[in-house]
Amino acid sequence: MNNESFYWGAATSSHQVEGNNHNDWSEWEKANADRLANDAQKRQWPRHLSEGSPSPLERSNYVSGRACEHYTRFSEDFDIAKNLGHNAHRLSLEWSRIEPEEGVFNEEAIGHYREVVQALRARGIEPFVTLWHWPLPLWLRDKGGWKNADNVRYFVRYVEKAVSALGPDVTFWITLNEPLVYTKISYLEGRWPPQEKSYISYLRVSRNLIKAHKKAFGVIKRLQPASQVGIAHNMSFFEADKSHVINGFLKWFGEWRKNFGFLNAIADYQDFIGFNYYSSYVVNLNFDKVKTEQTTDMGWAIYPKGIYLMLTRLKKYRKPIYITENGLADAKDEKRAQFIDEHIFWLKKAIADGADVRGYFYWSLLDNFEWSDGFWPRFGLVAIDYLTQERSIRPSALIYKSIIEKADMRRVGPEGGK
Ligand code: IFM
Repeated sequence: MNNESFYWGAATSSHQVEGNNHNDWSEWEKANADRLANDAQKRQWPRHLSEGSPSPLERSNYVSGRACEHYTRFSEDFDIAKNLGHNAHRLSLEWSRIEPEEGVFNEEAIGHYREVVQALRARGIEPFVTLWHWPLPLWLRDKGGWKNADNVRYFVRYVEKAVSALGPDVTFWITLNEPLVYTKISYLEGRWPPQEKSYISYLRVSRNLIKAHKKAFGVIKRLQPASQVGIAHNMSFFEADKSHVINGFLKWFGEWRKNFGFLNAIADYQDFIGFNYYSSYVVNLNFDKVKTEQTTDMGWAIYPKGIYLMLTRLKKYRKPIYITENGLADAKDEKRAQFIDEHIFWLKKAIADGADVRGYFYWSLLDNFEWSDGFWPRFGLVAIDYLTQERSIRPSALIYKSIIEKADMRRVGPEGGK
C-alpha cells in the first residue's frame, strides 16, 4: 500500500446534511422538538458553544429543516474536500428521496445522486456510498420498518435499483450504517424513532438487519462482481474493571453485543470491515467511559489508543479495514487537530503491527444535524453558519491536510517494511 492507494477523506450522511428531507426522522423531529428543548434544561450542555447555531434550549435546534443545504451545494462542498487534500468521501443515499412511495422510484433523485458521485470522480475523489444511514421512507415506517421481516425485500429492491443506477461510478458500497447503534437507541432505549423499549424488538430488528445486509451483499456482487461491500460498524474498545471477577464476563458480553456479534454473523458476506471509532469503556456494572481528562463537547472521553487496540482485535477477520468514521464535537476547534493526529498515529502503529487498514474518514466534513442532539454539536472540518449557510474551513482541517500530505503509508504498511 502506498499513499496513493490509501484513502483519506471525511464522511457525511444524507439526512444530516442535505436539508428538506421527508422521512420518519423529519416527522419525528417535528413531533418531538419541544420536548427535546425542554429536556435540554436538565442537561449539562455548554450553552456558550451554540453561537452561530440554535441553542439546545430552542425548538429549532431539533428540526433538521435546511440542514447544510448540501443537496444543492454539494459541488461547493466537494471543492472544499478536494482543496483539503481528500481523495475519498463517504456519503449516503436518502432512500426516502429515491423511493418516496412504495415501488415508485424517483428518477430525478437517482439522477441527482449520479451527479453527486460523478462530481466526486471528476475531482479525483473516490466515493464510498452508504445505502442506509437510519431514516426510513414514511411508507416503510407505516409497514413496521425493520421490525417486520417481510420488509427486508423492500431494502433489497431499493439496493438493486440504486446499485444498477450508480454502479458504473461506485466501487465501494456500505449497506448499513451502525446497525446496532440504531437498534439500541431506537428499540431498547426508546430515544429515537420509533421509540420502542423492547428487548424482543431489539433482537428482531438486529436479526432483520443482518438478513438485509446478507441479501444486499448478494445483489450487489451479482450486479457488480468487482465491487467492495461492507457495513460501517460502530465498535468500542472494552477493558474489564479489575475490581470484580464478574466484570470479565461483562466485558465479554459488551464486546459480543457491540463489536463482534454482528460482525461474526456477516463475516462471510463482506469484502471489508468499516470501523467507526469514537469511544472506549471500562466495564463494570455502569459501563464507565475510560477515564481521561480529555472529553468532547458532548462529554465523550477521548482515547486515541483505543483505535489501535481494536484494530489489533480485528486482524483475525483477515479483511481490509477502513476507518469509516472517527471524530468529535469541538465547536472551538481546540482539540480536533490533536485528536486527528493521535488517532492517525495509533492507526499507523496498527498497520505496522499487521492490521490491513486502507483508509480513514474523519466524521464529518461539515457541521451537521446530530440526530436527537440537533445542530449544536459541531463535528465539522468545515463550520456551517446555519443562518447564512456560509462555510468556513476550521484550522484543524488544514492540519489534517498536512497530515495527509506528509503521511507515507508505504513506511508503515506490513509489506512495505517497518
Ligand atoms: O453523527 C453520527 C453519525 O450519523 C453516525 N456515527 C456517529 C456520528 C456522531 O454521533
